[in-house]
Amino acid sequence: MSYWCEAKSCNTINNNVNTLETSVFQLHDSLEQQQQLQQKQQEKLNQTLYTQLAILKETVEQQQKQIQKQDRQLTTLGKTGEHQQKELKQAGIQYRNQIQQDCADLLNAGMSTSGVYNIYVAGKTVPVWCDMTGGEGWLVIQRRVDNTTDFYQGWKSYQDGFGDLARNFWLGNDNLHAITAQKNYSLRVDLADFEGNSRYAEYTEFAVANEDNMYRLTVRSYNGTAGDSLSYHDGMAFSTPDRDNDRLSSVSCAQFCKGGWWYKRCHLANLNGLYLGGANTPAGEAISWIHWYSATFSLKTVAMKIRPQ
Ligand SMILES: [Ca+2]
Repeated sequence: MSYWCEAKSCNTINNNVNTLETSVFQLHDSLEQQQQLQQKQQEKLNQTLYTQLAILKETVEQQQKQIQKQDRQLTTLGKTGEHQQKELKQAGIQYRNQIQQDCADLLNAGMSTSGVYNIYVAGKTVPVWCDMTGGEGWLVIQRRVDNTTDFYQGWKSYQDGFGDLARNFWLGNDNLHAITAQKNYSLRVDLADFEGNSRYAEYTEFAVANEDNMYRLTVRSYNGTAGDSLSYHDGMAFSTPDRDNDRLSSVSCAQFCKGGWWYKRCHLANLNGLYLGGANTPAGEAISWIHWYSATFSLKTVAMKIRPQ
């Protein structure tokens, strides 16, 4: 209490002082409260920041994981793509093999050496001899080079084919039908005697019907040097010693002429006859081509070949 104040005013002053003190205390309290509030707010803010940071960190980690996962998926996709490419390539090769229906196809595919190749005919693989000489791609359907193979055989043998593709053989009537049913084919017949002479006959049209139609022959439009001994057989059914489909009712041409062929009454060409090696053979039995040599001359070599027109 101040010494200088009068009693009357002292009370007032004292009151003022008290009021001031109270204000100071109140201010102090208020300041403390504000500081506490500020601290709380700071703590709250810190807490919020910390939480948001944690959330952000977790989000970043999740995105990183997502990226890694997508990365792995891309790698897998890449590998799948490579695998699919390989499969496509394989399928392409298989398809290319399957569309090789004859030696001309093989020649076009780059096979330029003569020899045995597989072709794909009527849903199955058939080994054939391709004559690639001169880049013409002939498919050999018959060949005679010596007497080591018996051509006096029955219907089933001629149907399936027999012999050795590298030497003497008949490709088989089922194969002949299947191949010539695919496209329009030409036929070439190469003939040789024992003096080193050779002749040929070409027919623009060549086809063999199915078994129901007795492997009937279509052979037309001749040109060549051997003479036309085959047009005579155009339209004839195939005959074998055990199946007589020729035009002579009293005789089996196949038995009489010793082969399987498109006999008529009986033949002007007997390319599946007996290999008798030259002149003076029994009439009609030998491998003969009447427009070059007579029916008593057995040729040295014969080959029948086809290719697309
Ligand atoms: Ca007959």
